[in-house]
Amino acid sequence: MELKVYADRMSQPSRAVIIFCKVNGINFEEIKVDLSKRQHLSAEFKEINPMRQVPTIVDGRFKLFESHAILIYLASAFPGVADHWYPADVTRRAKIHSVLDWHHSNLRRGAATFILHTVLGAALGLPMKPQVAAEAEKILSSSLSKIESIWLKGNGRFLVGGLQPSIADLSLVCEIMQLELLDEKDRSRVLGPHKKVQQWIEDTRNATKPHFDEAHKFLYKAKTKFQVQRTLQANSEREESSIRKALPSKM
Ligand SMILES: N[C@@H](CCC(=O)N[C@@H](CS)C(=O)NCC(=O)O)C(=O)O
Repeated sequence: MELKVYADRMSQPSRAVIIFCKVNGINFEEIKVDLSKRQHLSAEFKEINPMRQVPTIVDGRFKLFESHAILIYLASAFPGVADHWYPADVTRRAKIHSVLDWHHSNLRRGAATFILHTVLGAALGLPMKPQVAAEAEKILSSSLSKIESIWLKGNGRFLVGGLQPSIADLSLVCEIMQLELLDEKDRSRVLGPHKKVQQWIEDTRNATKPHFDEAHKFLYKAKTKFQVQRTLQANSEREESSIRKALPSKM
């Protein structure tokens, strides 16, 4: 039976799994679980993933959630996946696990919380807390610095000195791509100081093209939508303030 990938392309770990399958010629059926429509909370999806999160895969009778576990499973169970994605060498493999474990409580914690409390929260009807956003930005910036000084240290273009990308590059870069949704001022403030990270994103995109941009199309569209909304809101605030200023002078 064909592999099924339950995903929403607004979700960074979902995109990592989709890109991985495409780059490695793994046949799969993508089943959209629209988070904005709360489809992940349906009884039907709960049967597939009791955690009610994407990505999730079903391979025959085997069900699996957690993107890193999924990437490891796909790299191990499907033939033809190039060694660099998940090296057979145990020390290289262990280093990749080290990055993946670190990711959840550092880069992902910072990036996902920051995006939620600056852009996505409003779209999802959730309260946005500036104090939480400020704390998350600190975690995010510190994580980006650590990626540069620890994981991208050395001559390799990819994490832990790799000359070609591994599943860790894909996971972390897809997370950072979420910053595309930010206001340009916020995005430059966070990402601007990290030139090595910027180059690494570009290298990962090039190593996985055309699938990288194809999988991110939905995110790029959302970015444009948020930009338009911000411009409209700024214009209406400007108009309101000029009306307010004009009123007393006419009274
Ligand atoms: N650690 C999980 C995180 C999965 C996750 O947080 N997925 C989000 C989308 S990016 C989700 O399904 N959110 C819905 C929810 O938690 O209610 C992984 O790497 O797969």
